[in-house]
Amino acid sequence: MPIVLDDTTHLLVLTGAGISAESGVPTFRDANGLWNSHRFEDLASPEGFAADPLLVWKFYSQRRRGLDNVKPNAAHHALVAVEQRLGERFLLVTQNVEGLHAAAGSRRMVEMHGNIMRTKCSGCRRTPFDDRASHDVLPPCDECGEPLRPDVVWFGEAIPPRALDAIDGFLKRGTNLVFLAVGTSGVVYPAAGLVDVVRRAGGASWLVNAEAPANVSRFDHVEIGPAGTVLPALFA
Ligand code: BJW
Ligand code: ZN
Repeated sequence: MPIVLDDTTHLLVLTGAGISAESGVPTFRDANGLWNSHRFEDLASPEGFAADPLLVWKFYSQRRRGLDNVKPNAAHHALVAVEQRLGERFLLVTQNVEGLHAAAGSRRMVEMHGNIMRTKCSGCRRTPFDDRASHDVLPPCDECGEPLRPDVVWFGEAIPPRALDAIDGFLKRGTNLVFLAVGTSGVVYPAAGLVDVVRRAGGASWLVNAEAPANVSRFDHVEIGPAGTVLPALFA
């Protein structure tokens, strides 16, 4: 069943790792997911980084290398086409850090968990900078000497205020609100709670996922299947 998008629809889309799976990017919690072979406490938390920063850098460097020849898929492109139809009545919120939505051409988009291709300082407020390098030694900050780190959001860290403000602003503006979550297991907050926020605001909720995730019962419409096939058909 397609999503009906009329002249008043405000569409808020949340994506997770599953939307990039068909591009060859590993997810986190599937059978071959990153958190099945690595302890997320060691690699995706400030405590893990403090305990062994080089281990963390090597993990992210390996993931950067794995993105060298990765391209957006039909699901990323379908979201670009919908954005072009809806204009400012569209907002894409992604938990993904690999930049495939931007590569596909999405512009009304916030990366709520940061971007793996940027680096920031763990010690000072220096502005994050683009960085595709693979660091197998620990890079120190030019300005304060503390270790640099990837510009991603680890467990226990705050979501960038810019991302939260964009979501709040969109929800306040939005009449005839539709929420669509794609390829996310619904266990990481605050992203997993967005469906409830939209429902409280009277919006309809859709889910496209390869399997039923943790928060499936909170969606009005559920389409189980690969995003690259289901999403283009959903907007047909
Ligand atoms: C397909 C498919 C195909 C496969 N097609 N589908 C409330 C309740 C409980 C806990 C908390 C809470 N609020 C906060 C917390 C704590 C914590 C949290 O949520 N913990 C829970 C896990 C228990 N949250 C946080 O700490 C967050 N921060 C925060 O809340 O700050 C508060 C604060 C305020 C002020 C000051 C300080 C703090 C931060 C969360 C950061 C998450 N970071 C990571 C790592 C990012 C960097 C990196 O990439 O390494 O983000 S963890 C990882 O999980 C990554 C992802 O973005 C995130 C979500 O994963 P995702 O995208 O859902 O992937 P998967 O693998 O789980 O699922 C993929 C799905 O796709 C599967 O279902 C497949 O079936 C499906 N799929 N192929 C369609 N082809
Ligand atoms: Zn610094």
